[in-house]
Amino acid sequence: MPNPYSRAEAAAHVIATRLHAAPKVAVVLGSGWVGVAEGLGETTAELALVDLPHVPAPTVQGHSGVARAVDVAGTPAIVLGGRSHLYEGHPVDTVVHTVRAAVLAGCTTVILTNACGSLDPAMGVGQPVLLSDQLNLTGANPMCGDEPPVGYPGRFCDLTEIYSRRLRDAAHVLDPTLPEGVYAGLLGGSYETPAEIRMLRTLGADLVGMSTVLEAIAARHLGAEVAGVSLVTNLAAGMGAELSHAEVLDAGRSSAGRLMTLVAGLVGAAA
Ligand code: 8IG
Repeated sequence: MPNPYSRAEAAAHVIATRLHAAPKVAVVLGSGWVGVAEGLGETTAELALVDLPHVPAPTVQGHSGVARAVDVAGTPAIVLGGRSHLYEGHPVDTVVHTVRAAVLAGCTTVILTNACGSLDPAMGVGQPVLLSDQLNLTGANPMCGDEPPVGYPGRFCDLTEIYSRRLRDAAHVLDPTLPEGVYAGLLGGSYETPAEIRMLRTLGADLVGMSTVLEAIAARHLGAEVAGVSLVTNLAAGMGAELSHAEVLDAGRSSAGRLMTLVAGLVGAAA
């Protein structure tokens, strides 16, 4: 098994040869965000995510499983319709693999989207929220393991501005009412208990989910500018009704127009 960076280089090569030779922005679409891909612009090439080397078969509903090259108002973007999660049993290097590949293929901006639970009743179902920062509570980190190979930055990467202030400012110009929040990324597998949600609130979380935090670290390590946008699809445990995955997919469908404008705006702001 080659090291995780060689595996990402192999996938980057396929992105460059089969999708776009010079992509600038990578967009990862989480649950509830699939509808955004079509509206962003003209798809100039596409392939199944599993056709990228070392990408595992998807197991989560609500992901298209397609990687597209999309021209977003003149900016060449790679739109990844799905991701892998720790809770599926994948190792951390698999979870961050497509993001690493996109950055190695030339993307200097990574836009990570997800569906999440909200700990703040003022950020209700259907509300998009810009990530201002994160709590990586997964117990994993893509910078663990062997030291990155020669030619790559070392492991202790600076995460002071994990989510770009510049990109958040650009999003606020387009939509001044967009709230910002701190995303707590958990291992997942189940939703939380009400006691865990109280704990997370004490820790400073506004949002809770099972993705994104590891990808954001891996993208920053490779020097990309990162934006994160969560779509609130439920109030966290103990704050409202019981939680269901169907609710997640519904919330995405009804917010699709607003989400698309937001992602297009972030792509347009990419350096
Ligand atoms: I959508 O309430 C979605 N994903 N951990 N908790 C966690 N993940 C989520 C939640 C939630 N809602």
